[in-house]
Amino acid sequence: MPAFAQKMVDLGFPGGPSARPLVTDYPGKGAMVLQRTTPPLLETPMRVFDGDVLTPNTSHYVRWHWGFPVEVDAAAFRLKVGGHVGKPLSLSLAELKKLPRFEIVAVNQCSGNSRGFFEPRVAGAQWGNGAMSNARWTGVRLRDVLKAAGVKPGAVQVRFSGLDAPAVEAAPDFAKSLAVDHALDGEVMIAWAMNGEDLPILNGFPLRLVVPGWFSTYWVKMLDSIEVLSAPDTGYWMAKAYLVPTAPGANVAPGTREFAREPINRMPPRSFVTSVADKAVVGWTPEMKVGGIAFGGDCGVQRVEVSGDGGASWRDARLGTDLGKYGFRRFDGVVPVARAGAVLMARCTNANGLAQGMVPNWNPGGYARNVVEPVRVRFS
Ligand SMILES: Nc1nc2c(c(=O)[nH]1)N[C@H]1C(S)=C(S)[C@@H](COP(=O)(O)O)O[C@H]1N2
Ligand SMILES: [Mo]
Repeated sequence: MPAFAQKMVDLGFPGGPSARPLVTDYPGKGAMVLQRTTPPLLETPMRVFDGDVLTPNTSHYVRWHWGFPVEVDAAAFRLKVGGHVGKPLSLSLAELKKLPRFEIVAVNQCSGNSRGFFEPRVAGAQWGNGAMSNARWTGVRLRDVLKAAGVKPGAVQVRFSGLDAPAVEAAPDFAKSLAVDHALDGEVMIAWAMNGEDLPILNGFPLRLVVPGWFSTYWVKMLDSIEVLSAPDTGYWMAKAYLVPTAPGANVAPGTREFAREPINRMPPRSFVTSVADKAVVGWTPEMKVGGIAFGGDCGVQRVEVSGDGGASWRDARLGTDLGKYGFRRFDGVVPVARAGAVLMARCTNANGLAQGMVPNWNPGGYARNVVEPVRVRFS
């Protein structure tokens, strides 16, 4: 087959081109929805989420801002810990792996996941809903590494950066910072494995930061530098990029450009019907199974409700195995559906009592979408 005869996937954005090629040419990856070739932006196809709640590594989405090494020499690799510490460290992978082991299941979700559905449309990667994946992360607690280096009094933040670098020197290297208390909370971790295997190079081999419950912009890949700061990070990636409205739900009236901002942080709850694709045509029965995945964001899932009539009526879904409060949770339910067609929905309420809304939030960065998403089904 000629290379241009690729399979296309329609992401279903409102008013605009939303077809993307499904590609298989990236190392360690199976079929992925191609958003950009270099640096790669690869989205997980929705049907993957109807399988195991742990997204297979071969389907885990990919996002890079700058170019990165296509190979890393694990034997020569060192993680440097410095700045406002008593004892700067330069750790080999073998040395790091001597610290107590820590594991957590957590959703890795891009701040801009689902940006293509914003109305009015906003600039940035036009992701569908597949800029998210769930994995079991294995590594060590960041706290243990910072304790070994001895955080000095007066530390306020910890800055992380990786082996990737901008193509031109004037552009800002990718670096993100967390408050020192957050960095020491015993959940933020440095992972070398996902789902029991080395990190794929595209997901940050050999090490990445995992910040459970927070958007992935903080989950720095190919992590080789940790710097304890005695003054807040004023770099581009904290002070200019990834800012959201401080208003609840990162929400301002569509089109608003002036508002109080803060760095994006905790994730809100989301859920997705995965048992049937949007715009599918299936045989009619008076009741229909509706299954999918939900996550609570910065806490667990309390409840998932499902609807077959676009949210006019709801029923509780049954929740699947709980692998930990920061991970995907499978849900399954049954809803009555009209012969004329159905609009399937799922609505997650998290353990803090926060529920997904029926009206989308909006902000000019296209961040933190978490509205209840419709799946339209026609019957043959
Ligand atoms: N070193 C490095 N880490 C990074 C980034 C990056 O550009 N460079 N992008 C961040 C963003 S915005 C996202 S969404 C996630 C994507 O993680 P993934 O590619 O493993 O899915 O990586 C984060 N960590
Ligand atoms: Mo992202």
